[in-house]
Amino acid sequence: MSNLLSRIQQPSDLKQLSDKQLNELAAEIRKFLLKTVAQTGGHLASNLGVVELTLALHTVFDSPIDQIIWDVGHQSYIHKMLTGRFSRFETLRQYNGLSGFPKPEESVHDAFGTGHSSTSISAAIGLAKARDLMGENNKVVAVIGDGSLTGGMAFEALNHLGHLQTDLIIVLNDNEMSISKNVGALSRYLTRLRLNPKLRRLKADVQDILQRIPRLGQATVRTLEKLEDSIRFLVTPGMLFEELGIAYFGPVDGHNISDIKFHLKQASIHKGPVLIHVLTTKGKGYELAEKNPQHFHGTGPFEITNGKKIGGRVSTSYTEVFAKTIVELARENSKILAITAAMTDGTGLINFAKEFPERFFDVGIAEEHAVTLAAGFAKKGFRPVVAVYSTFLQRAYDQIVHDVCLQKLPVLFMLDRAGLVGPDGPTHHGVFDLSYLRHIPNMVIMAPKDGRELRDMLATALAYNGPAAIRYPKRDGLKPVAEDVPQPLPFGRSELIREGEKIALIGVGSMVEPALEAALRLQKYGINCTVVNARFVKPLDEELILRLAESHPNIVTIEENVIAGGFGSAVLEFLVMKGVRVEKFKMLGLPDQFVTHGATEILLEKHGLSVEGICRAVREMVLPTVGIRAGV
Ligand SMILES: Cc1ncc(C[n+]2csc(CCOP(=O)(O)OP(=O)(O)O)c2C)c(N)n1
Repeated sequence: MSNLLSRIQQPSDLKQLSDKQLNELAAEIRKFLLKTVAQTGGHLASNLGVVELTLALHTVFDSPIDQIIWDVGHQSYIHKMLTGRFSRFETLRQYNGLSGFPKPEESVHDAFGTGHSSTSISAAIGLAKARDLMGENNKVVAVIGDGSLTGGMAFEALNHLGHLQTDLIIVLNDNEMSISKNVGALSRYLTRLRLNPKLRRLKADVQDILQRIPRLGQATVRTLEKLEDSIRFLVTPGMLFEELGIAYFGPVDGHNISDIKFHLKQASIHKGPVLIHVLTTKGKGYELAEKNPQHFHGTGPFEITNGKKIGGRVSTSYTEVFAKTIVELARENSKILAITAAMTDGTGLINFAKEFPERFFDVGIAEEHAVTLAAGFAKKGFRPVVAVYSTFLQRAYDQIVHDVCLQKLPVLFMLDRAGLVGPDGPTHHGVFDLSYLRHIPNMVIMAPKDGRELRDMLATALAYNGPAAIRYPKRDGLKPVAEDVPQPLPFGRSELIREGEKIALIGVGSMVEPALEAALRLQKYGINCTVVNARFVKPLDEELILRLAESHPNIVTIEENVIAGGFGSAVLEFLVMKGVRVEKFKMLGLPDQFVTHGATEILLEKHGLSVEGICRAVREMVLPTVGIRAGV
C-alpha cells in the first residue's frame, strides 16, 4: 500500500489527489485508525464512518479559512490526521497527548471546541454571522450526526438559521445511530428520506407533467399548483428542512467521495443555508464495528481480530451496582421509572429497559427535556430516576431549579461519571455537580464510598419525598457487593470511620477510601487522623461537623469536585455562620481551572487527590506543630 497519509501535512495537500487516490487514502486511514484506536481506546465506530466525508470536506474547503465545526467532536480523528497531527496521533487521549475532541488550542483547524452534543449549528451561525458583519466570505460548515440532531439546541439553531438566511452549510451525517439506535420522530423522518429515491423520481415526473400541459385556465393552474404543493409536500425530500427555509440536498452516499464532493461544491455556491443529508455506516470497514456499532462507539484498547477488550476489568463498577439495584427496586415498586438522554448503555439501564419497557424512556440527547419530563411524572405520583452523566446534566440546570426543586418533586438524579473521567478530558469531567446542585433549595445530595453504600443511598433517596441526587465516579474496582435488601441510611448523617485526634479528614464519595488509606499511612509516622465519610453533601451533618470542629484544630475536606462551591465550601460556610473557628482548615479538591485529559490516576495525583497528595497536605498542615519524620 502506498503511504499517502504521512505525506499529508495540511489539508491543501489533498487537493492534488485524484478521486482514486483519495479512495486509496481512505483505505489507508481506516487501517491506521483501527490499529491506533485498538491501542489507545477511543471513539472508533463514529470515525470509521466519516473517513470519506472528512476527506471530501478537506478537499473542497480551505481550512482554516473555511471553518468546519464537528458536533460532539468525537468523530474528528481523521480531521486531526489531515490537519498536521498525524505524527502525534498515537498520543491520542493520553496525558500531554492529543485531545480526543476538537480543541482550538491544539490547532487552528479546530474552529470550535466541542464535546457536548448539538452545539455545532448554533456556533456555526455565530461564526457565519460574524463573517457577514466583518465583510468576509469564507465558508462555515457544521457537521452534525442524526443523534446530535435530536438535541434541543440543534432545533433552536435550525429555527434561527431559517430566519436569518445566512450562508451556512450543515452536513447531516446520518448513520441511524446515536450511541445506541437513534430514537424519536425526527429519526423516523430521516429514515423515510433515506428510503425515498422512488419518491424523488415521482416528484420529478409530476413537475414534468405540469410543465408540459399547455395553456391552462387560471383556476386550473391554481388548482394544479395547489395539487403540486401537496404532492411536493408528500414527495419532496427534506420538506421539513425546506419549509424551515433551509435548502435540502441529498440523500448522498457518504462513502462515495466524488458524490460528496459534488454536493459540497453545489452547497458552497448556494445562497442561504443548505443541509446536505449524507448517509454513512457507523463502523464502516471493520466488520465487528459495523455489526455492533454501539459497542465500538467508545472503546478501551481491544484485540483487532476478535474485538475483545485488552486488560478488561474483572471488578464491579458503580454503574453496574446501580444497574442491578434499580431493577431490584423497580420489581418491588411499580412507580419507579427510568429516564435516559441517549445513554442507555453508559448509565447501565439496558436491563431495566428490557424488563420494564413501558417504564423506560430514552428521550434522545435531550437532557433538559429529560428533567422536566421526570418532573411531570413525579407530579402524578411516579418515582422517576434520571440516570445521566454529571457533565451532561449541566445542560438542565434551570429545569432542576425551576421544574423539580421549586416544586419539591421527588425526582432522583443518578449522576454517573462524577469526578474525573480520564481520557475524555475537560468536556467530560464531572467536577461541577456538587457546586451546581448544592445551593438549590430542597435538593438532597449524596455520594457513596462504595457499592454497598450506593445501594443504600438509592433506598434512602426513594424514601425521601423530594428531589435527590447521588453522584458516583467512573472508577471500577469495587469490592463485591452483598445482595441483601438496600436499607435507607440515617438521613443527613455522616459516617465516622476512624477516631483520631487533632486532624479530621472528611472525604466525599470517591475520596473516602484514599482518605482512610492516607490516615493509615500517616499513623505509622505518629499522626493519628480522624476519618469521616461525609455521605451527605446536603443536608450537612451539622452536629458531627460541630463536634469535629470542637475537638480537632485541623480539618481537611477532600472531594473530587471543584473547590469553588463544593463540599469544603459548605462546611466552611456552616462553621463561619456558626461563629466557630478551627485553627487550620484545608480544602482538597480541583482548582479553578479546566482539568486536562489523561489517565485518571495521573490527574488525581497532579491535583493532590491521591493518597500521597492527602498525606502531603496533612504533613504541610501539621509540620510546625507535630514532629514528624520526613517522607510521610
Ligand atoms: C449533551 C450530551 N449528551 C450526551 C452525550 C454523549 N454522546 C456522545 S456521542 C453521542 C451520540 C451521537 O450520535 P450522532 O450525533 O449520531 O453521532 P455518531 O456517533 O452516530 O456519528 C452521545 C449521546 C454528549 N456528548 N453530549
